[in-house]
Amino acid sequence: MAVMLFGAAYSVYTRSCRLALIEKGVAHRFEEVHVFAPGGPPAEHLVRQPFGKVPAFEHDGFALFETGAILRYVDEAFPGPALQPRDIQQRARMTQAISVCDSYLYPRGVWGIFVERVSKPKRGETADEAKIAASLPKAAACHAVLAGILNDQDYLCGDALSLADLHAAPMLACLAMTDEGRSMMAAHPKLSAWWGRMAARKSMSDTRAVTDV
Ligand SMILES: N[C@@H](CCC(=O)N[C@@H](CS)C(=O)NCC(=O)O)C(=O)O
Repeated sequence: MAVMLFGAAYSVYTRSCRLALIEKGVAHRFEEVHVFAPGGPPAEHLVRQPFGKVPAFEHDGFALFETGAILRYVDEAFPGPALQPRDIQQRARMTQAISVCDSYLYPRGVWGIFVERVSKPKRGETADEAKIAASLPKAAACHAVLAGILNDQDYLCGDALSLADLHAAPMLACLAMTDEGRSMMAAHPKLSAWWGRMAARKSMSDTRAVTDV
């Protein structure tokens, strides 16, 4: 049984898939792909992911891309702890949290704040302060929404880890590297406590990268 994940250690979406594979205990190989290489993504990667993004996944010849699909497949195809709540409403919340991450937290938080504040200065480029300022309200709204979904639970969708936690944590890890992200998180003590629990997981330390997109 061969399981392959093609991606980049710095990529939040790749990290979500790696977290799921590790949390499920699935033996796999991780192969780095350079989608930002000067000539564009390698041709063989465009066969796996026609949009030139990471990650892409393969299991015994079954090829899949899009993080949400990979996460659900990994949870359902392999033994190990269930990463989707059985309760219908909790499962709907999980889907909602994942969609909030994709639609708002990734563009506003990761690209609008983290890339401007951390990645660009690292490359010697100047942060676009107007872009950061424009991103803050929606990034703050994401924190408020996730804190509301979490409420008094240990994890976003109940007392057990779910795909929602694995989707959100890599994005929030990027934001935690910025002053703006840290103060948005600090405004929500229960979300901060959740973040502490997530950050302490071995899967998170095993997938830590010098994040730079
Ligand atoms: N919808 C895709 C999004 C993946 C994505 O945006 N990956 C980023 C890295 S975190 C990427 O490959 N970016 C390269 C690019 O935009 O050219 C998924 O769910 O897997």
